[in-house]
Amino acid sequence: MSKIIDGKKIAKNIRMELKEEITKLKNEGRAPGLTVVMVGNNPASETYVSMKEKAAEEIGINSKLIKKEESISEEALLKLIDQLNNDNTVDGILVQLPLPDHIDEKKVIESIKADKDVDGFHPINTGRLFSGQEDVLRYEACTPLGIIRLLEREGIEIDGKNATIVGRSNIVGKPIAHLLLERHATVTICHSHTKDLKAEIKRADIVVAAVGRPEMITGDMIQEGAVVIDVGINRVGKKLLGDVEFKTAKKVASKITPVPGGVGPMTIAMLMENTVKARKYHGV
Ligand code: L34
Repeated sequence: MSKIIDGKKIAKNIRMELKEEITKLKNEGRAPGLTVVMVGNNPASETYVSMKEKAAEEIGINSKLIKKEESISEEALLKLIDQLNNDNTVDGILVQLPLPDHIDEKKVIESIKADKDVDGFHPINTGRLFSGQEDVLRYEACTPLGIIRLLEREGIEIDGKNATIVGRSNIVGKPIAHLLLERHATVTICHSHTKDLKAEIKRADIVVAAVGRPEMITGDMIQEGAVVIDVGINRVGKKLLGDVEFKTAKKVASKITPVPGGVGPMTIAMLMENTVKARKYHGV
């Protein structure tokens, strides 16, 4: 097995598996429906949203993109979400983040019906993750879920391992901590106030880097044989850099994800997975 974890290939395999499942769902009477809402024209969001649309179309998800002007009012956006909440052909609703400053992101996320929240950002879904409710409908955030799938498909054991997460965001750091904890890892979350970052990373069997600072984690900070998952996507000039210095980290890691082609494609595949899950929950 190669040292570099090919997220692009794993994501493709997952999408192909989902495609077969979707064919069955269509034969039962209805394809899964996904609506992506994008506000304004942030270039990175444009890229991600179009990749989501393309992935959905390729595997037979009935996807719709709703683009709104940067100037849309919070009230109008909430009204749109309410319409989508009540539309039976829409299984999943995703509002691409970030939103403009005049719109309260938390309020928008909370307005999405929890059973259509394929992003897994709604407090009902994060709450069910936090409290370990596995027997109810629960969507998990796409990037953290994508990391778990990568580890599973690479046959990397989580149980009993030391996992150090760098970054405590609601979108990655906090949810991946819970997903790893649920799988019996010993989890450490580091952030800007952490006293000795190097020491925390050094004892990790699994390192998850999600801070958004280009190449801040270098090979000398990593334990020999550790698995390194790089969530960072930093645009530096024309280059796309991770939070990990790939060249030096690759020398010590047993396995490592590249940027691009690591976690990013998995995020999109997991959105597809969550949309299929939503369609199954909602029925025909
Ligand atoms: N609501 N907002 C909502 N849900 C999300 O899950 C996201 N995110 C993040 C930004 N805002 C969101 C994404 O989709 C980041 N993100 C995302 C998705 C996919 C990729 C990166 C970020 C991705 O596929 N990246 C490619 C490189 C693409 C490029 O050239 O820029 C990669 O191979 O890593």
